[in-house]
Amino acid sequence: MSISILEIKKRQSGKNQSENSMGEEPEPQKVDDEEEKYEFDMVDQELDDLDKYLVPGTETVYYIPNYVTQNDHDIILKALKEKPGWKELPRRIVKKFGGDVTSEGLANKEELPDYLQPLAQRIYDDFIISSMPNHMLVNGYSPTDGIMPHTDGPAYHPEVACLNLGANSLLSFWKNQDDVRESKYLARVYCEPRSLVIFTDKYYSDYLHGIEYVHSDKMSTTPEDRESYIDNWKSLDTPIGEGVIEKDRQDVRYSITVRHVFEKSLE
Ligand SMILES: O=C(O)CCC(=O)C(=O)O
Repeated sequence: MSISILEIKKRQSGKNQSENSMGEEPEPQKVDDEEEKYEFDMVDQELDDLDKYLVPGTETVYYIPNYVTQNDHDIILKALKEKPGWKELPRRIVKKFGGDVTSEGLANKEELPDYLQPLAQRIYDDFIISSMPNHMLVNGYSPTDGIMPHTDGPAYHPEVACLNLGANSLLSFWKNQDDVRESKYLARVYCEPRSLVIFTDKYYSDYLHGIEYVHSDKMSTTPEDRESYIDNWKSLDTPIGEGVIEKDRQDVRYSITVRHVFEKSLE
């Protein structure tokens, strides 16, 4: 059974009122006719046990295949592609929702759009991010695009979830910049469309993550092939073949980085 955005907002607004510990007035929920057009499946799904999805060899990286249904994936991807607001960076395109992330916290706060709210709600209901997600950064990568190794900084709640859409991609983790130079990976997580990657603790605050600027990704299921080993290979829908294979990136891959940004100064 699918559920309309109107129903989600009614539930959400009830929840926000009871959970507001700061004594602030909840923001009025804007409802109009156009909101009813997104018929999501995701409210009916439930995550059983996050530990089941731990990427082997890591302490706090999780890979959940097929986190959203094909219907929900397609609704979100279509809306992202069709609506304006994309900004071109040298090696990717980006779009942000929720406001501006500053060193003081979230500024120019905005509501998430109707086609992203159910995702925020579900991630919160599944206890993946312990404060209601209020910010999303969408990246679009053409096959040779990427994002340099980085950490996400202190303005966010120290948990991040990335939904993968459109095409496959490889997210890598390194301990530090020396290891980046030497291609010494802590983990290489292959991300199929509809999957969710979550990382917290040291993988969030200390270690670097990024997507390399290459047109194909090396893949292997043998741990001794450390430079090509895929740590989550057992969870993939499409099995990896024998030996070291090289897989071309086929299409634009989109990711939605879902976070809770602190709304007050950190000082
Ligand atoms: O696209 C991804 O999977 C990673 C995005 C990312 O690192 C970020 O938004 O900070």
